Amino acid sequence: MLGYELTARTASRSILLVATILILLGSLGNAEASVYYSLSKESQTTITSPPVILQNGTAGTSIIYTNNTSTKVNTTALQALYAHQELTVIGGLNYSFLKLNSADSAGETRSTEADTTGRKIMGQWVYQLTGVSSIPASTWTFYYRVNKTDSAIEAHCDVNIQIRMSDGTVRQTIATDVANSGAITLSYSTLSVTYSWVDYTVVDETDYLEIDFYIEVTTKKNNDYVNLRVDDSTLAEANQTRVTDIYLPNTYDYVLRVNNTDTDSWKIRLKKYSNSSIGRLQNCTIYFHNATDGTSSQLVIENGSFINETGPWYDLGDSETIYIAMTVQANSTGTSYVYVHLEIRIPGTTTYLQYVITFEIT
Ligand SMILES: [Ca+2]
Ligand SMILES: [Ca+2]
Repeated sequence: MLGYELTARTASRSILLVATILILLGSLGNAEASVYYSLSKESQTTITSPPVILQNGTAGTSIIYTNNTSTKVNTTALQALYAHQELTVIGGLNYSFLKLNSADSAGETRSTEADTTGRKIMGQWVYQLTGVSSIPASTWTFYYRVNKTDSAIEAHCDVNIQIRMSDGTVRQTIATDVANSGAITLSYSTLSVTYSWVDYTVVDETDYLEIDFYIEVTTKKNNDYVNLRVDDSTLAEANQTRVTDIYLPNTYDYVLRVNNTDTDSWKIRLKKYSNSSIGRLQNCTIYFHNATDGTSSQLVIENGSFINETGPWYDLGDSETIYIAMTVQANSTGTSYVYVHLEIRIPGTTTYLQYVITFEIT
């Protein structure tokens, strides 16, 4: 047993060394790594076909390195809110939903006659602030899918932003006639413009962030129209009416897969070994789950500090694939890194393999 422990320690050190080299390579812009999958009980052994492998998930982006034993994952705490056509009622009046998912409907054209000049309201969209303690400052970009029916019309888009309480009254007016776009054209186009959002502390999580979309007509034309198109799933996401780069809590359900290619059952866990710039992470939880179980919380960061650095052992069954998922909420712009070992315990022993996973959170 003593011999085992000593070699395990030596192996652990050599793994850390290789991991450090990887990180240095990564910081030079090329994170291509050689093998550092290593078996603790045979410290010099390199195996070309490990029984448990890492695979890409469907959320965020990831690059899997040699032998599927290490990976770099990129995720972001920034969210987009898409203007949908579905309605909700607040205080007896209709509002449309802003949703985190892109258009999923046939689409709707909000239309108004351009027979007078001035700002014409095209609709009021809302996002309920459930689970959101604040919306930190960031530069938002508004995208408006619009057209006009006569070239004589001159018009642009803009918005009002407010916080509406669940009884329908306005809690706070944030901005009026901001995010003014360029000129609306005859054929449909998606106009974009940035807006500097100032940090807002949520007073009540039942409140709504409300964005009212307007088209302002500066040269009128009778019997002709200006149109705002929303929730059209036939449009590419880049062309849909939406607001991007908002700091809201973000859940990534399937960042990576851990695939047991073997018929033996293994136990796995995550263990943090390094991090940088995590002070901006209000909440970051990295967890395991499969199709049927609940979630196994492995690593937890709250208010910029680790609450849990080592996860509990989790059963990876015969030929099973499980997912690594995460939730992220940041309070400022920046790039945070969490360096993690995926530890894979060899059945019937106390020794384990260590794979390296680097989480990059922007
Ligand atoms: Ca929809
Ligand atoms: Ca305006």
